[in-house]
Amino acid sequence: MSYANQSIAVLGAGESGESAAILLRQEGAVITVLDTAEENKLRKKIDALGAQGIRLIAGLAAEHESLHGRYDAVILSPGIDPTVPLVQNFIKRRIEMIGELELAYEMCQCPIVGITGTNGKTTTTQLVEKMLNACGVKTVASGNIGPAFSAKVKQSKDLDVMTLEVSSFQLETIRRFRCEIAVWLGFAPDHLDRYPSMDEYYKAKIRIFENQTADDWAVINVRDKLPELKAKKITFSAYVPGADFELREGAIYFRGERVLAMADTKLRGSHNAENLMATLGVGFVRGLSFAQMVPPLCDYKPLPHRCEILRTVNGVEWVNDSKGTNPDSVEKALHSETRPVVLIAGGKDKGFEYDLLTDLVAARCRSVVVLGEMADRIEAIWKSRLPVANAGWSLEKAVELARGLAQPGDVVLFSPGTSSFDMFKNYADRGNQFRALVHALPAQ
Ligand code: UMA
Repeated sequence: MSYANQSIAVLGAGESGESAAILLRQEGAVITVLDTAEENKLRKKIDALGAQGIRLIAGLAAEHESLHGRYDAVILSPGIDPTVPLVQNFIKRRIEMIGELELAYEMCQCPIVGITGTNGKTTTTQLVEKMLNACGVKTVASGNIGPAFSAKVKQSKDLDVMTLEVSSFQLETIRRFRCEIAVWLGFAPDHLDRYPSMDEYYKAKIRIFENQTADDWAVINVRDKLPELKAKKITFSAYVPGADFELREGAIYFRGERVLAMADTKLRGSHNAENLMATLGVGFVRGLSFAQMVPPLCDYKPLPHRCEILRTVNGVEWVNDSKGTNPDSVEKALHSETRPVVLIAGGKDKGFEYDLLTDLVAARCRSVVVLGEMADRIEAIWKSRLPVANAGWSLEKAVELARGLAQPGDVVLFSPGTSSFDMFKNYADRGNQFRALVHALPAQ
């Protein structure tokens, strides 16, 4: 579809919306970005986009515009829940609407490796990008990882493949979007503040396979029950035997051949073994040899906020897992630990039931410090099983309480198990503040 001289409304002025607006401006469209955040919070963006000939309407005026503005098409940011009036007003007016992922897909001139799953997406996307480039396959990472797909799609003509981190939010609005290789890392409860049920979340996520053909590949975690897929399959699991990729005595095997020892990498835990298996699966279907793939994977350094080891003080190791934004990620972080844990957990109420973690927490943790909007709820669930200290709305107090509870040889694990938006800008801001508090701890 040509967008030249079309009048397009882009909903959302975040990473996706801005990137889509700039991309469409380059295509010669007339762009209006609509964002219902208050104008004073968008002042810088209004000026920056204005300088590029892109109008940004903010606040209530944006919602009013969605009722009356005349547009040829609307582009939706994945970060906007489609049930809000800003979106529903356009749907009721039957104005053509596509998601930012679909917009970029239409312009993509190379095959796509799409990576989705409740946890591990960003790590696996980075592993795939690093490995493919080290093996001579030209690629860049984009999508949910940031930068947006729309921000990188112009480069696609010079790439062998686009390595795309894909969220369920992005998949909700696809039409023809197709991955030559689709990676399914795993599925667990999340985003229950956006989906009415796990089933709705699953239905959105499973769409990554929707437009694949028998010529395509699906690299999948065998622990999840998936429908019959059109694509050819490569399977993996660190927990159950029989998949193409298995984990045995701390090493990854492919169809019985030992290909990679976890100890040779800088990644720990079975969840990271699965991220590595998925990455090797992508390289395998691209025709790469394990001899080529293994060295760059061993060289990969874990991202901040993902079981990031910060410091050891008085024999206590402090670990920052602020990216732990759902209970499944806490479970994986606890399974990676062999030492007694003082867990710091809690944050925005995304509808999670922490009951599912109770037995594991009682088995692995000496005590828990609870924090943020869900502190009281989590305390009520766990206090009958182990000591729970309540830090309320203070991360500083949480660190102090954890320091008092931990004994030499323990790990203080900051794995909140839900999102950060009750107290922080995002998980990175939460992790950075935690890191600063830990580094400020006196040595004695
Ligand atoms: N907005 C409105 N009206 C509303 C609701 C929101 O105008 O009713 C506006 C907000 O004011 C905001 C914009 O819409 O300005 C949404 O911005 P955003 O940054 O939340 O969303 P996107 O720009 O779409 O960012 C998304 C991903 N965020 C989400 O899906 C929530 C980013 O991943 C991703 O990097 C970006 O696309 C580029 O592709 C972040 C994320 O948290 C890291 N992702 C979720 C996750 O990983 O769990 C899915």
